[in-house]
Amino acid sequence: MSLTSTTTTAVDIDSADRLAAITDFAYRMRHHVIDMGEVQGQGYVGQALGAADIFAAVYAGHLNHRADDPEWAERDRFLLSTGHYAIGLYAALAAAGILETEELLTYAADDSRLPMSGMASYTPGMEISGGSLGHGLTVAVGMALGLRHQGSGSRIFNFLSDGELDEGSTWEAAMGAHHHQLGNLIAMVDMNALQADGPTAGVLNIEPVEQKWVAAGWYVRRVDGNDPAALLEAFDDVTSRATPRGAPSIVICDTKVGYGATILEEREKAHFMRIEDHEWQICRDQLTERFTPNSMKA
Ligand SMILES: Cc1ncc(C[n+]2csc(CCOP(=O)(O)OP(=O)(O)O)c2C)c(N)n1
Ligand SMILES: [Mg+2]
Repeated sequence: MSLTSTTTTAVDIDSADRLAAITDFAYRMRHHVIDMGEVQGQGYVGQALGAADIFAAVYAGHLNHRADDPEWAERDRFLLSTGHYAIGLYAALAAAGILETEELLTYAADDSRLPMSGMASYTPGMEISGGSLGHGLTVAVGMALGLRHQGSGSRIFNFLSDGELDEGSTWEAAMGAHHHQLGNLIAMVDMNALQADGPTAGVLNIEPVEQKWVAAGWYVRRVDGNDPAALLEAFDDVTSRATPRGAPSIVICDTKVGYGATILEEREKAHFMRIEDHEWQICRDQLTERFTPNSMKA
């Protein structure tokens, strides 16, 4: 570990700058996602575009980490429960400076450190292997308990999908977190209304979802997951409550699959997208048109 490591933390910059940083971060992420997807011609691109603002709010707004020392003992942990969203996390890790941008182009290739489903043993900054869904929150509970035993002030951020709320293990973990009063645990759910088998509402209706988490003893916020200002405020709120012992928190984020690339937002088969060669540039152009990045303002 370098003695000159810079710790990125939410208190480094004031709130207007923090919002700009999150917006810029999400913009860079979305372009990384398109670049990675184009190499394969397909992938979980829609989820990553939809959830980019959530990743950005956490990484650029809250997660204490060191880009040049991803295993820094005092870091906050970001647990990607949904291994298939790895393309989104790789984009975040590059935007955060933990991965080199050039490496993203090896996405899902043989011998790459960036497999299609997230693997902790391969990728710097990937804390768990989340391919088997419904286990992330259970690991997060164990990690939060373990860190508290060690006297650590680190927080655990756990990213879940709405499909994972169908899993009984998620609810066992939710009750366990309340039982152990894991105030150092902050979860978020990407409510993109979609699963592999179709719309979430048709596979297994999980609404009213806030009430379920409240009943399990959690502090709950529900926000538009594609509104960076709303996300920043909600994560400010939950992190301000985070203590080693207290109620765990969750931010339920309603998002749109493919957000920012209109042709992908309109796609019917959106869980695993096949995208034609000529469509990648259309996606880039639509992203650039939709978002005006602060880095490009005079
Ligand atoms: C335990 C387990 N069951 C099934 C799968 C197969 N699977 C992969 S992604 C997925 C959809 C899960 O829902 P969600 O994450 O909400 O889907 P998305 O929003 O990405 O379309 C499923 C069932 C799996 N990876 N793990
Ligand atoms: Mg989903």
